[in-house]
Amino acid sequence: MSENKKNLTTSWGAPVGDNQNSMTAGYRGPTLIQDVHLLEKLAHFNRERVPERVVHAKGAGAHGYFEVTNDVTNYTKAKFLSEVGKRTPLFIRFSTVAGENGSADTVRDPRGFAVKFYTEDGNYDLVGNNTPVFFIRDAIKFPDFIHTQKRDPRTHLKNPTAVWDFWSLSPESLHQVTILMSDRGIPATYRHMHGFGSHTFKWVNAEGEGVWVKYHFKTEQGIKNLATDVAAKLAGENPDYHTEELFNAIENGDFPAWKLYVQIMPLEDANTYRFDPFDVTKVWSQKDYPLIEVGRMVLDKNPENYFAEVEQATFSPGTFVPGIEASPDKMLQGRLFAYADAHRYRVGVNHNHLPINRPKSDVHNYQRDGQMRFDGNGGGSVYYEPNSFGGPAESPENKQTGYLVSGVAESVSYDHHDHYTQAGDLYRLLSEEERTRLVQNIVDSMKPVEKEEIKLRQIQHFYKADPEYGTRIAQGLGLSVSKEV
Ligand code: HDE
Repeated sequence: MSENKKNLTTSWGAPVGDNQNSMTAGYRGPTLIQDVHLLEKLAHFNRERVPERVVHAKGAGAHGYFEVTNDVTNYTKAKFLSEVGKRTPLFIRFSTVAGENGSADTVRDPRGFAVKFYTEDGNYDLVGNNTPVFFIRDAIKFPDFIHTQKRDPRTHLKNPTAVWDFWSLSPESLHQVTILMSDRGIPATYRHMHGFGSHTFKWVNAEGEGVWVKYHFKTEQGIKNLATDVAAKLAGENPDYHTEELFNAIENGDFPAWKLYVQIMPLEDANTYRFDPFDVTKVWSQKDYPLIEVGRMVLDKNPENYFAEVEQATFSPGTFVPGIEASPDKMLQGRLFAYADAHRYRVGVNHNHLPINRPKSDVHNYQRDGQMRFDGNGGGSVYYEPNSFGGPAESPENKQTGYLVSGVAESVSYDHHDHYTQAGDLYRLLSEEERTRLVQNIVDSMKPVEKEEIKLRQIQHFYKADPEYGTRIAQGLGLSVSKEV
């Protein structure tokens, strides 16, 4: 055999004699169970699919790097941000939200923008979207919200009545609904959209001083969107249009890049700011808290294997590194549980040992065993802490910092919050052409809604945001802006 001809083998490494014909008793005899190569091929094939992500199932990924371009060390001690010029490898996954793994890319939907920084202090995941806000502000409503975005349990079809019923009964969604129904609801490609951390996080510097922070990734490719009819055509002709476009751009050396900025809020401002700065349905005014440049993200390498790198990638907003911490944002707090829980279920308890998820920094802990533990499992090293055998020990200087909290432990309503100003501000920012397309997109989406009561309730919300906004939707639906619903 020539030196580079490889033997086909079974998974246990034995060379396979015949991969074309099952073993039978004679030409016409029954297949023999001793054909273990046949058995293994069929059994492994049955187990090729891992559960798809319950949201953000359809996605595309790429490798790249982050380079610091501005000194932000007076705000954070995070090592990957410690000096201008410093580069950190990263992996990003873009995605849609509601569709299944085989669904179309060019749908009207927020886009996932999940970045894994392989920093020297462990992985830091920034798991955001292409919009700065979200539909709801409390994790407890998320499963219900996603149910309305998925398929009706009886018809197995998308159900616009459920979508608008939920939104009309959850007015905090108005800001994100306006963004979703605007031109930015269908990005032209994954490269021509911004990315956001969405939540408020906390940065802490070397002196232990904290600030609240919001992240903004600004695309260097410029914002480009698809018209609704063009997107619908593409969804039919090439459901993987965004996936293919990103892959080809990187393959051809046309590396997409984003500039990362942050908004910084002094801790004490949170107590007096005109609205709850931890409410992820709202943005902070850039007049109040201007954008500060941090660095630049460049994507310059495609995955070698989609399943190994993109399907098995696991991101969590809870993978903090020293210098970056949580805020009391209720949605973020819920996500701190949900993501790692999803990964343990979908990929396995040792998902962080997979190459795509494994930190490039050392990992030393007392976690042992669990399915598919293939890294030596700590060998014969000490397997408990505290111990007298020099095992890895805690580093108090890396303890998370505290922040003052107060109040009664109970479920607190936020009905009294303002859900309209920022949606109205956004509407008034749009040009006449953009407003016309926004109104048309909403009218087309609301037309099939079964109950008029739902339409009237939702029109009221648009009207409270801006009377013209509500009136134009009502006219488009042949309804009046009813004062009472
Ligand atoms: Fe997610 N989200 N999410 N989400 N999310 C998931 O993680 C969840 C939310 C986002 O490319 C899941 O592995 C809860 C906001 C992205 O792999 C799951 C809540 C934002 C991705 C999950 C939210 C996001 C996910 C699905 C309400 C933008 C894809 C399977 C508290 C700031 C990451 C999985 C990737 C994925 C839970 C809301 C963005 C189930 C409970 C807000 C980009 O864990």
